[in-house]
Formats: sequence, structure tokens, C-alpha cells
Amino acid sequence: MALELYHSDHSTCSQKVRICLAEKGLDWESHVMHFASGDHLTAEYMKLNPNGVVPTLIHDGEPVIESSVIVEYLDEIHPEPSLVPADVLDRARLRIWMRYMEEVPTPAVRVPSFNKVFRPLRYENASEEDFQARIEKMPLRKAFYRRMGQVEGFSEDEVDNAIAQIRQTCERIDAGIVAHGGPWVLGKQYTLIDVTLTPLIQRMADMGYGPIWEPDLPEMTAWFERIKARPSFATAFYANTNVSEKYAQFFTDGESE
Ligand SMILES: N[C@@H](CCC(=O)N[C@@H](CS)C(=O)NCC(=O)O)C(=O)O
Repeated sequence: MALELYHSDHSTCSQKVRICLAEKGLDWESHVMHFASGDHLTAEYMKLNPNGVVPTLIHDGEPVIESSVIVEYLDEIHPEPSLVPADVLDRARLRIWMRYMEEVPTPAVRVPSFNKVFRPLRYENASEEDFQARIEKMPLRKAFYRRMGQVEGFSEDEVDNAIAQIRQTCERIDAGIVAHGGPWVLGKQYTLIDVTLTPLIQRMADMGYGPIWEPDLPEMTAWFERIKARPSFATAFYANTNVSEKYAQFFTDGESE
């Protein structure tokens, strides 16, 4: 099968798919997208992904978008090793987790990420006109960028809420491991929820937010160590895929926001 991936090195949604591809041992052709040059907002790319975001998988010429849909699709076209439980109730539990992951920690991680790195990197030195023009082109994220603002960044309240949502996610990972007997979130089987939570937790760890879970969530802390020991982690997180490395200029004081 011919697989291509339009992705960005440091994008968490791209990392979700790269981990899944590595777990499945699949070969794929890489198309790296550069947000600063607006690669994801060109008319040509938006024919593949009308949402103007990465990642996009191309399978035998057909585009599949949305990282959660892509990882489920990969599991269906390449079922071994399976990343979805066989048991019907466990499958429901996986879907419940996937919905939560999309709704809570995925958007929450964007808030500190944009405050610390992406807003200053992409927009601080842009003219107001360029910033507004970029927003106008975005099919999905206009409100997000307006809330952030070119200069202000997200408010303290919004950052606090995002951190509380990440903390809730970490508590649920910890509790899930206890309830299902570990070592993975849904028990014995490593599944798509372990795959898709990984880049979110890695981004937070990379930005210095490990203290959100490290002091008092030992199961989750140990889970994250197991995650990082899997070969798929090293494959998906190649050089310059962590923002602290790629954009080291924002990490000179070693502090998180
Ligand atoms: N729900 C989409 C979200 C994809 C998404 O937000 N991708 C980000 C990178 S992680 C992006 O392309 N952002 C472009 C931008 O901020 O302009 C998915 O899971 O694939």
C-alpha cells in the first residue's frame, strides 16, 4: 500500500499519526509542511485538507484527514498489531477516551504552546495586517487566534483552565491504569489512546510542565516512562520534533509559563 503523510515535525497531531505508523511498522512518504510559510493554507493543500491543518494521510491517492480518524483508519487497513481492543465494551471505553482526548487535553495543550512558542515565533514580529490576513485564511481557527491576540497571548484565566484540564487528563490516566490493572491506559493492551495521548503529554513535559503529574501521580508517571521506552517514540520524535529543541530561543530560562 502507498502511504504519504503531510505533517509537521513538531505538531502534536502529526506526532499522533507518526507514532501509529511506527507501531504498525508501516513505510510512508513524508511531506513536511512549514506553518511559517503557510504551506497548510495554500489552495492546493486545502484540496486535500479543507480544514487547513496537518496531518493529512494519503492512501493510494485518497486523502484521509483528522488525526484520530487517521489512526483508526490505519488500524483498519493494517490490523496487526491491533491497537483497538477486541472486546466490545473495551472498544466503547476506547472511543470514550478518544472523544475526551479530542475535546479536553488536545485543545488545552495549544494554550501554553501558543503562549510560550508559537505566538512569539510566528506573529510577534508580523504586521497587524499580516496577522489579520493569516487569520482570514484559516477555515477553522479564526476564533482561537482572535482569542489569543497577536500581542497579548491567552489570558491567565485561560492558561489556568488549560493546566487544570491537563491535570484532569493526567488524573484520569493514573486512575485508568489502576482500574484496568495497567500497564497501559485501558489495561494489558497498548491502544490508540496510549498513542494519541503521548504527544500531548510529551509537549507538556518538553515545556517544563512535568510537575503537573510527577509529584503525586505515580502510575501516570511510570506509564509515561514506559511510553518513552517504546521504539515508536524514538521513531516519531526524531531530531527537532520537540519545541524546546527546535525553538530553543524560548527556553533560555528553563522555566515554564
Ligand atoms: N482535529 C485536527 C486538528 C489538527 C491541527 O490542529 N493541526 C495543527 C497542528 S497540531 C495545525 O495544523 N495548525 C495550523 C495552525 O495553527 O495554523 C486533527 O486532529 O487532525
